[in-house]
Amino acid sequence: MKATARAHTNIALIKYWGKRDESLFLPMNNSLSITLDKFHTTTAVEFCPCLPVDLFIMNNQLASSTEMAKITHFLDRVRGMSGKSWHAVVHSTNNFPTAAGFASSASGYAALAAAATKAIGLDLGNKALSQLARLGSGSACRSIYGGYVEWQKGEKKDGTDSFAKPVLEGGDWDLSIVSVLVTDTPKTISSREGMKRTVETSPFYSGWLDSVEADFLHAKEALIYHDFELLGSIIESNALKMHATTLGANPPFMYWNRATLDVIKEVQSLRSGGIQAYFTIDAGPNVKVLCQPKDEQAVRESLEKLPNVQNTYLCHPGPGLTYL
Ligand code: FM0
Repeated sequence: MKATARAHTNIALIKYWGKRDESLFLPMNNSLSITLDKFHTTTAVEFCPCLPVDLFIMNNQLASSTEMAKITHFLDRVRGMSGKSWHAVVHSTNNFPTAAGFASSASGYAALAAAATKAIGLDLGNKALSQLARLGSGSACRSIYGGYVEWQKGEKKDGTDSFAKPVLEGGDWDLSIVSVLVTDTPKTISSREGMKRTVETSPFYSGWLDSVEADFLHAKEALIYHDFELLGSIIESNALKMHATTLGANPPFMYWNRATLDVIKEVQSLRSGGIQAYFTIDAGPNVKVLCQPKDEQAVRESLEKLPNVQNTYLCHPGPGLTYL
């Protein structure tokens, strides 16, 4: 009863920011992402009646009791679906350093959903896997698919209409994503905590909700028509709006540091110089810069020159789930 699956990380173009139901991970708004080729999680799951408890090994180290509890909670759902009560050993490896500022929960729960269901003998399609991955971490529902992906928020209370769907294959439109590492220090406020505080206390959150659906629709249209300038300007402004909501929270918080701002300024000056590049920032200080393949070297070189940039990683749209 063993299976291994691989899923890639994704970067949000239109952000998932705020839940309407915390225990079912149901979002307030639709979101849109690119699955990245460079970073992935590989997870092997083995169920056995011989095991008294679940065991979670992350990057060859036994996980903390907090991490272990999250995995057990997730596996309980898988056990519930299958009718079996066996425990499992979970071996998970990221091909990127966990502290390097890349979200690992999206690729992590997508790979775990696929490997655990297969190992326990369930045969789920991508839609059901997306719904299951969502219950580990919202953004994980998008990592089931490759290329450009939307997560439709759904309307139902039970979440059965809240899952991801592909919008465009990666090969339909090759874009470059320069992932800029400004710090590898773990953030102090998780996205889970940050979005919750924002929904509950930020007077700017209603502005987010008022405008995010239009951003989502326009960005999707820009994707379908391959309109890079339109796509770039929408995703940049959507990211800025998301970060603006955190400044209005109580207590207020900010994910950026000074190097984040240096990168933003550099992207703006690249644009003044005629190179189309646009930034987006998830819940942390690191920045992802979107550009067209013809400009990727120039963009990367200019960002690497900044004194506070530690590293850059060049990504392109990547694949969806694979079983190994
Ligand atoms: O990815 O509480 O999925 O759309 O990265 O586990 O459901 O870690 F910029 C923020 C991701 C949020 C936007 O939140 O939260 C996005 C964000 P969980 P996630």
